[in-house]
Amino acid sequence: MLRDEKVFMAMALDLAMMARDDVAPNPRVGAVVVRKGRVVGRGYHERPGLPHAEVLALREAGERARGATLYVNLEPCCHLNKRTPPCTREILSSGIGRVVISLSDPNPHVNGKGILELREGGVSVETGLLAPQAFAVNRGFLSLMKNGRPFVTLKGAASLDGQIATATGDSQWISGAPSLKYAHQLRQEHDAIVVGVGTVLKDNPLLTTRLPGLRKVHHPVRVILDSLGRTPPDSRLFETISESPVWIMAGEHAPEDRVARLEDKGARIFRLPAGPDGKGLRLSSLLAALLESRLLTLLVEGGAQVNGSFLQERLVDSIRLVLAPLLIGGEDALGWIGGRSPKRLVDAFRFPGPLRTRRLGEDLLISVDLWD
Ligand code: AOF
Ligand code: ZN
Repeated sequence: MLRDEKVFMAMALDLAMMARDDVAPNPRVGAVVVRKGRVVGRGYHERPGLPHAEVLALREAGERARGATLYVNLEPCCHLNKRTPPCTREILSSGIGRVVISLSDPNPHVNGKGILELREGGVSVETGLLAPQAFAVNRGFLSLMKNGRPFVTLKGAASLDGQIATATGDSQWISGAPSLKYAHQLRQEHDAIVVGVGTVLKDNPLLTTRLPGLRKVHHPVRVILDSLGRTPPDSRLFETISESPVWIMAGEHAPEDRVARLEDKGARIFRLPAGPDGKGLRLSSLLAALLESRLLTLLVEGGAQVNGSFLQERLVDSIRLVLAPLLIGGEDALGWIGGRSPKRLVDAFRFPGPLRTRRLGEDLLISVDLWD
């Protein structure tokens, strides 16, 4: 693979990201037409119903597409009966000689058939270029296709022994400044963030993205799991409500007056059924509510109970754990995953892929993905 090829695919991925929030539930797709080492066409899919990335790039290239190479981060579609005509047809009639793709499209109507159609039409096709980056760009869409729900990232910051607080609840601060910056980067990358009401009561967090120097700040929709409507109406969340919405996930028995006060503060109120064993809230209903508003990626930021519930219900796709160089120790400290442990180790949550590590200042970032 030529080095330049990566540059062209990176360009396609940058184009794909231009659609950031508007394109869901469709994938983020960018395309670049390259002739004799020069870019002659560019395009990205902006919104459902609008033309696909390849079509726009080919349109710009016009006659120059003949014999050129098309770089696109997702397999071109080939199915009829949807809002836009199939891209494979456009590619074949454009005279493109070669197509380089990052990922195949898991949409069951496509899923390899687009590639096959191109090859049968005499176009040479290669796949896999910058696949990890392409995966990151479309985690939400891929999760929707594979599991019918948003992609869930569980994020924690703990001491070396996996604790997030002492027995008295002292927890600030465990990790260092670079880790904090990383946490905000994660917020930037997710459509929604969720914490339990316990975290709101204890830390009074803002849950917004605060990254100095960013060209375009994105705040996740802030979701509070609050079965009894205990979120204080004067919490800092509401000071920033013009920047990003606050969604309160209340239980069926949350007192009406409390919920009404939060609604007055500008929160959007949902009533969710109880979780398993009649406790907490049904997380699958939360994920369904996100999907309905086209929010395809969710960042879980604790506390321990909430982390434990997501893990127990097997609703975690990816983990980002920051470990700081300190030991809290003690059986009475608070571990980062709450709830009950499984009876047997075979029932523990074991990831199929390897752990990846990276330094964040003095801390260690451990990343692990269920899909690896
Ligand atoms: C491509 N290029 O730019 C995109 C693709 O409703 P439609 O007509 O926009 O079709 C949506 C489906 O097309 C979507 O589910 C996914 O499988 C594919 N998206 N394909 O070749 C694009 N956005
Ligand atoms: Zn298409």
